Amino acid sequence: MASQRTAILSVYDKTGLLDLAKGLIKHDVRLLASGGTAKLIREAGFKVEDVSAITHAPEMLSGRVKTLHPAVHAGILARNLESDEKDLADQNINKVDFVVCNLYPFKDTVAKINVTVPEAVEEIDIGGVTLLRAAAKNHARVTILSDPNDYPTFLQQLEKGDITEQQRQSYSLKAFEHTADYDAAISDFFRKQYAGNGKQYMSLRYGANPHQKPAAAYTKENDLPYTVLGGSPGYINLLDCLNAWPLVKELKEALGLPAAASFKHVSPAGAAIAVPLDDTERKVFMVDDIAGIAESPLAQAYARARGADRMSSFGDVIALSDKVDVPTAKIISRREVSGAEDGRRLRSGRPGDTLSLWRSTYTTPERCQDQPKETFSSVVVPKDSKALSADAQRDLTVATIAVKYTQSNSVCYAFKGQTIGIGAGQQSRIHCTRLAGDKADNWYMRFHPRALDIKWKKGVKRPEKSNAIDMLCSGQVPPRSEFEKEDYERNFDDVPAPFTEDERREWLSGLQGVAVSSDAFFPFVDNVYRAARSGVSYIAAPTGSQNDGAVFETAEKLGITFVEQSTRLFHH
Ligand code: 93A
Repeated sequence: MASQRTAILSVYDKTGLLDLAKGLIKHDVRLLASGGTAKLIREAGFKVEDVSAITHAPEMLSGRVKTLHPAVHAGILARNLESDEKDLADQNINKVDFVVCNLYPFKDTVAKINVTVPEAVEEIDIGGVTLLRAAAKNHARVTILSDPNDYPTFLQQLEKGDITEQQRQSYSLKAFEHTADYDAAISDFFRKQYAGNGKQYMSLRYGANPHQKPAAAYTKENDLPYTVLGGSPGYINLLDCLNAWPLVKELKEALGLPAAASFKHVSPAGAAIAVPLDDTERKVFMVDDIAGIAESPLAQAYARARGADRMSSFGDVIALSDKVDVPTAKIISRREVSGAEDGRRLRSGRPGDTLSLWRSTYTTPERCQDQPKETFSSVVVPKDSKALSADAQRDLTVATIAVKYTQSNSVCYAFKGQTIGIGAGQQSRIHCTRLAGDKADNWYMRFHPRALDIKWKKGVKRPEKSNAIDMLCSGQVPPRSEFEKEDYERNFDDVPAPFTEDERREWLSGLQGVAVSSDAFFPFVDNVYRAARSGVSYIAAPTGSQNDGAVFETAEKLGITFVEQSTRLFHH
């Protein structure tokens, strides 16, 4: 009898059970099974004993205790050790060699509409999880089958001889994953019941898209690192906030000035610190009608962040490092949203969209908290370089912190304490450099007198103006089709002449002293050439490319200071 192998079977999902029982019996395995499992096997005419044959205890508490017993678990957990053998012999317990178990359908139950806590509680499997864990733990000796799909291969192997060590290992991994998944479903259910919406758990409006429901955010420790003061964010809003807030926090910490960011699709459309605005900038950023900006550093930062790329900022998430004052609130409020405060963020959308206001205490994980300013380890070229000017350091810092929170690959051009062109999420670096450079050029074209002196038709709204300016400045006019032309021209009393190539080139030659940061090294010199075309005088980037030498040489030839930024900043 001692040499006969034993299997314990306790399965909710009885698929394939009879074939398995038949196969085990064929190999002279003793079958012990819990109530329902034993019944099915027995009724099919196969020999099976109830677990109570070894526990000498009946199933109790309406099935809450079926297999929980030392006779079962010592039999499973015993190793081939003398001391374990002795313990078993003292208690007259036999070793168990195979465990077949799958769990109560907790997930299916809680997926039902209006499921109650008592209903869910009854589906929490205790004995089955213990069987799975015990057998998986002792996989050096015991085989644990938790998936009916594995029965045929298991039987084939049994036919050949014994179950291999490798098979026992892979079955144990599956069992551990089964219990982990099961526990995750249980904690997910109770989190929704008991964590308190908005504290440790927060249901989201939807996932990445409106059809992706339900969606939620939660933390396993303490409370969520933010409070939603109003509105109902979706998943992407949440991601935007979790990037926008650390960005402004870090900018302020690095440069000691209020900071603002405008986010779309988890990349900044603009980010800036407080640098006073001249009259032209106020006009270009469309804040010339707002009083008090000269006295409000936060409003300056926000006007710059929002003015960096007005087209991209439409319907954005914004983050502000400081308590909102009246001028800042005024700029915000005409975007159909109202004020924001220290560490809070706003989501603005189309008119009528509800305002969503947040306060955040979120900080980025330890591993990405390096201060870029500190990582500008050395000026590579020019060799005889003196220390970087304060403005150059400031703009390199702004650009570098911005790329740190931009979807990779990313390249950012910065000037006067703000981003002026961000190339995000491109698969090739040169495409980032071009995209960001083109945006920087368009930004600068907006300062051209012809763009500033546009004679608008009465009633043209701000977003329409931004669009028309963008078309003019990015060289999209004259529009190709008659309809498009009509649409475009209806904005103006006096249609501005498109810029000729020469006019663009001449105007853009006025853009000088721009800083560029790249989240990883420049693999080819083409990036340096492209940057130089948009007035770049400073580059910060990681090194390590095979082409480093050529990249540095090209920068030096073009009069660009190249600073090594020692940390690669990929971000997703
Ligand atoms: O309520 S339990 O947690 N108590 C137990 O002791 C126990 N042992 C096995 N549920 C228990 N099981 C589970 O019963 C198994 O995980 C399996 O899903 C189910 C099989 O029950 P039956 O054999 O009666 O159909």
